[in-house]
Amino acid sequence: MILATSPLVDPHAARPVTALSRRLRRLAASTGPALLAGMLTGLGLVTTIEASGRVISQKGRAFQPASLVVERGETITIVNDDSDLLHHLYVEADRFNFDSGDQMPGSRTAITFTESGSFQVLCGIHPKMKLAVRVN
Ligand SMILES: [Cu+2]
Repeated sequence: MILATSPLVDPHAARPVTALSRRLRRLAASTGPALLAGMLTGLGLVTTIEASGRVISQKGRAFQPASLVVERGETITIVNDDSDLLHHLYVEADRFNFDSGDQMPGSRTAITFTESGSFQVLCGIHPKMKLAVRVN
């Protein structure tokens, strides 16, 4: 493949690049443009689906909004838009448990509340982060 000599993958490019475009360059170099285009299409699809539910921000080590009411079976999406910080969502209740594992910066985590009641979504890394969810 001729990609290795193209300016797209030149690691010594003069102008600064964002972390994302750097990642995309590496991806393009390792997977080829056709596959990359397919992956980007896939990402667009995921965004469309998530946009139909409630989206919660984690900026500044705080959930925004900090509380919400949903219907049973509803899915919310929690976005780690907190610059380069790692978060780790979990819910511990008698009838409902959830653990996201590490939430990488920029990642989106979906939680579907399958039980009614009042729950607290917490962060395993930042104990002050609390999201109160009332499920009807
Ligand atoms: Cu956190």
